[in-house]
Amino acid sequence: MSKSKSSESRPAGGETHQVASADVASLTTDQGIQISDDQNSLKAGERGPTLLEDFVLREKIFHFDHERIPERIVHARGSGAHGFFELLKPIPQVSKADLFQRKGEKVPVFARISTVAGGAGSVDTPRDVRGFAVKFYTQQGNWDLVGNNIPVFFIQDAIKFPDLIHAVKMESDRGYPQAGSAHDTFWDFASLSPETTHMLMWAMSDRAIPRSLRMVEGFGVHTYRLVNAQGKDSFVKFHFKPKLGLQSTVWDEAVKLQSADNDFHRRDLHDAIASGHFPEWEFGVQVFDEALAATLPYDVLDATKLIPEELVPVDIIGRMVLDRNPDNFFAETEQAAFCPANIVPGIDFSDDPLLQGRLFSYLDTQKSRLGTANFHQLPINAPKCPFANFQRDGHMQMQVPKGRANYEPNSLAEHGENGGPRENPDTGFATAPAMTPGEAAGSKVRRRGELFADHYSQARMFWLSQTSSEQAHIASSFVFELSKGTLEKPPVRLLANLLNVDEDLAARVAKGLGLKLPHASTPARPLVELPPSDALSIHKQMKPTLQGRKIGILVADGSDAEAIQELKSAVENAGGAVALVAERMNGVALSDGSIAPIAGQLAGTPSALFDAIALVVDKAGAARLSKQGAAIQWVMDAFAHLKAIGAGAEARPLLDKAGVSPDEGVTGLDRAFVAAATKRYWDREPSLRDLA
Ligand code: HDE
Repeated sequence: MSKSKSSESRPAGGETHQVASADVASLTTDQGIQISDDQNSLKAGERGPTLLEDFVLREKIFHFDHERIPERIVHARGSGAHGFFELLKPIPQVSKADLFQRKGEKVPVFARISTVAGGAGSVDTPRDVRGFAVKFYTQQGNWDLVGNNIPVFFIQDAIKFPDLIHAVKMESDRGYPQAGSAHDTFWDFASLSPETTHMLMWAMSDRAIPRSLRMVEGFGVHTYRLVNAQGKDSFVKFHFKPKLGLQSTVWDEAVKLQSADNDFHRRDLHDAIASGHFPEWEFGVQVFDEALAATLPYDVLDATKLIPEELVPVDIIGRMVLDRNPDNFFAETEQAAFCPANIVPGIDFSDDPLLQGRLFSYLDTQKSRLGTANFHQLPINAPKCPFANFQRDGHMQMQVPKGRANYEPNSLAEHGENGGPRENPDTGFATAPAMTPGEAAGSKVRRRGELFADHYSQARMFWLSQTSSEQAHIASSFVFELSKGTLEKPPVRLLANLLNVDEDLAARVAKGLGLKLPHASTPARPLVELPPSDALSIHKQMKPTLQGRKIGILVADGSDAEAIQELKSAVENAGGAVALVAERMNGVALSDGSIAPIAGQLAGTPSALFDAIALVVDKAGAARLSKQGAAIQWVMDAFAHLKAIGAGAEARPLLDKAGVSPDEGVTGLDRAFVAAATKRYWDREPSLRDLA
C-alpha cells in the first residue's frame, strides 16, 4: 500500500457523472473554492486511511450534521405557499391599516397550513385541528394572522396551553401515539376541563378531517381590534372562506389516505399551484362594537366562543390567492416564523387572555427553533418594506449596519454623520387606548370573566346546527376516540359533560362505548339556548362543484377509447381532473388500438385518493377485474366513502362483487355522472356502517 497521498481522484467504478462546463456552474465549497472531485474523499492510497486534511469532505459532512433544526413544538407538520391578498372593499371607516385602504391593491403573503399534534414527518390526514397562518408583507410591516380552521379553541387562558399540548402529544413515557388525540392523557385532560367542550365538538366533527387544505376555512379565532384614523376602535373577527367550498373526508377514507399517501394534503396543494389551479379564499371581517358585545350572553374575549354569522355577518373585503410554491421547503416553509404579536397600525389586540399569552410565546419559541434573535432577517421572515432600528449584533447577523449610530438619542447627524432612524409619532404604531370596559381600574386577580364559565351553550348551538349525518359522525368520533383509552374515568366524566350539550348525543356515545349514562356534571353557569347557525355546518356549505376535484377512471385492455375521452373532456370542462388507473403502469390497449397512459397502478392507487370514480371497462375487463381484490376494494371503498360511481352496463359484475347497490350517486357514464360527481351521498351511509 502506497503511503503517499494522491491529489488524483476518480469514480470508484467507472460511473458517469456531469462535470462543470460553460453551461453548468462549478461546484464550490462554502468558501467559494471550486471542487474538482465530489465522488471520492482524499485518502492515503486507494485503499488507505482517509485524510483529516480533506476540507471538502469535512465541510460537506459538517454541514449535513447540522441540517436539522428543532421542529415546532406544535404545528410541526405544515405546508406553505406564496401568494397575494387583494383588497376588494376598502374599510377606512373602521381601520387605518394600509392594506385595507385602496381597492384592487395587492399585498404579498406567505401562508402555512398545518396539523397540530404530529411531528414534522407525520401524516397529513389524522383527526386534528389545522393551523392557518398567514404572513401579510404590508407596506407598514408584517402582519401575521396566525389562526386555525376552527373558530374556537380548547382553552380560555394561556396558562393552560402547556397542559393541553402535553396531554395531546404522544404520551411521555411511551412515545406514542403520534399525531392523534385518541389516547388516555388527552381525554383525561379534556374531560377534566369542561371549557374544552365546545372545541371538542368541532374537533370530533368532519372539520378535523378535511379533503384538501384548499377546502378549509381559516379563522383568526380571537377577537382583535380595528382602529381608524380618528383613533376609534371596533372589535373584529377575521375569516377566510375557501372558493372551492368546504369539504371533508369520511373517517374510513381519512384512515385509508394515511396509508395511500402520507403527503396527501401537501401534494394536493403543491400540484394545484404547479398546475395553475391557484387556491383562493375570500377574506372577511365581522366588525362589531362594545355595545353589541355587552348584549351577548357570552364574552367576546373568550376564545372558546364564536360570534354567529347570522348575528354579525361576515363582510367580504378581500381575497387571498396562493399562486407560487416555495422554491425550497426548508428555507421558506420550515423557517417561516409566524407571530400573532406582528401587527400593523390599524389593527390591535384585544384583552383575550389566550391571545395575550400567545403574544409572548411565538417570539420566544422561534428564538429557540431558529437559534438566533436575527431570524427576522431570513428572506421568508423579513418585511418587504424598509426596516431600520438600533438592534445590533447577535448570532447570524446578516445585515451590515453602517456608521456608529447604534444608540438614540444621538446628535451624529448634526456632525455630518448618519444618525440613524427615529420614531414617528404620526404614522408609527400606537396602541389603541381602549380598555375592556370596567376593567381600567381593576385590581390584580387570577380569575376569568364571569361569562367564561358557560362551557356548554355554544357547544349545544354547534350540535344543533349540524345535519343528522354530521351529528352521527361527531357521535361516532367520540366513541372511536374514547374507545382507544384504557383509563376508566375519562369517558364517564366526558359523558357527564356531554349530557349538558345534548342528551341524545351523550346517550349515543354511551351506547357506542357500552357504558351506562352517568349523571350530568353541574355546569358552572346555567345554559343559554342559542339559535342554530347554518354557517357551522360543512354539509350546508358544500359547493356542488368539480372544481379542484379529481376523478379516478378504472380502465383495462379493451376499454372504450371514446367513452374515456368524453368523460375526460366533460370533467375537465367542469373544472375537475381525471386520472386513469389500471392493473399495470405500461398503458392499456384501448378499443381503438391506442395505448392509454396510466397515472396510477391499481393496488397502489386506492380510490380514497379520488372524489368520485368511473369504471370504463368492457365485458372481459370487468370479468377479470371482478376476480381481483384490489379492484373490488377500489369500488367498495368509493361506495363506502359515499362517492359517485359512474359505470356502463358491462361493469355490472364488478359493481355486484363490490356490493354496490343502486342509488342517486350510482350512474351511467353519461352527463349524469359528471353532475353526480360534484356531491357525496350521505343518505347512503346508514345502510353501510353502524354509526353512533
Ligand atoms: Fe399557537 N403556537 N399557541 N395557537 N399556533 C405555535 O409557535 C401557542 C393557539 C397556531 O405555521 C408555536 O412558531 C400558545 C391558538 C398556528 O408556523 C408556539 C397558545 C391558535 C401555529 C405556539 C397557542 C394557534 C402555532 C409553535 C395559547 C389559533 C403554527 C411554533 C396561549 C388562533 C404557525 C411556533 C406556523 C404555533 C404557542 C394557541 C395557532 C409554541 C402559548 C388559539 C397556526 O409559540
